Amino acid sequence: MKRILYDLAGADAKFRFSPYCWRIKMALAHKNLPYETVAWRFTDKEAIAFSGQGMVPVLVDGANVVADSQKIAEYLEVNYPNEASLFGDPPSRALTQFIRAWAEQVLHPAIARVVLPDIFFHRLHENDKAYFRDTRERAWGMRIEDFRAGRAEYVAAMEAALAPLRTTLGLQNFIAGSSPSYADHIVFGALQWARMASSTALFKEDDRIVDWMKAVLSTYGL
Ligand SMILES: N[C@@H](CCC(=O)N[C@@H](CS)C(=O)NCC(=O)O)C(=O)O
Repeated sequence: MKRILYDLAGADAKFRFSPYCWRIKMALAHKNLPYETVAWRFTDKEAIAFSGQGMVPVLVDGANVVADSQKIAEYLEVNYPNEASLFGDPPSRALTQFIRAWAEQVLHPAIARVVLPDIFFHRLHENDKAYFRDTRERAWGMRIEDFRAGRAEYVAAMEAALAPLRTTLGLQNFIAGSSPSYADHIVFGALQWARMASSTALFKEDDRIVDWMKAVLSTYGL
């Protein structure tokens, strides 16, 4: 049975930078499920029209098509019950919703302010540039160029947003405790996006956050 993940790519098809796709790549690794990826770009709407919507990640798991990272995570949990749980027990599953809300409402916007110009000027495929500029400038009410001027301030704000993660990783190995779960995958996805897309190093190699990211990857032999 073929398992295929549509995964956001830049001009370089190997540059895979979507935080939501990274969550699912970690979730698939956690469940020990092999898969292939298809490089997808923002304007390739036709290529995923079969999923009934226009965003990635999209997972094609044999005959099943699932879009939206949360739906995919829940699908994997239900359909692969014999593999390690993504969420843990019911209270942990409920707490993961808070991590998700924090990641999407606080961390993602803080990272986006730093990396939007890097993505636009250095990473995107030419075909995606007009669409990306139009959608992002409308969403933010700001020109992409204007994010550059505020970079130092945005990096500082991103670092401030990361304080709760630093506190947590000072107390324990992973967000979920002694081993990673989907809560870790969510935050890992955000920081993988940040590190890959940024034109400057956002963290030193010996940073606790980088250590944790390496530990998440090495848990899955990655
Ligand atoms: N709620 C969705 C969000 C996914 C999402 O925002 N994906 C972005 C890539 S990171 C996308 O495909 N954007 C397409 C677009 O902006 O047209 C999920 O959790 O999967």
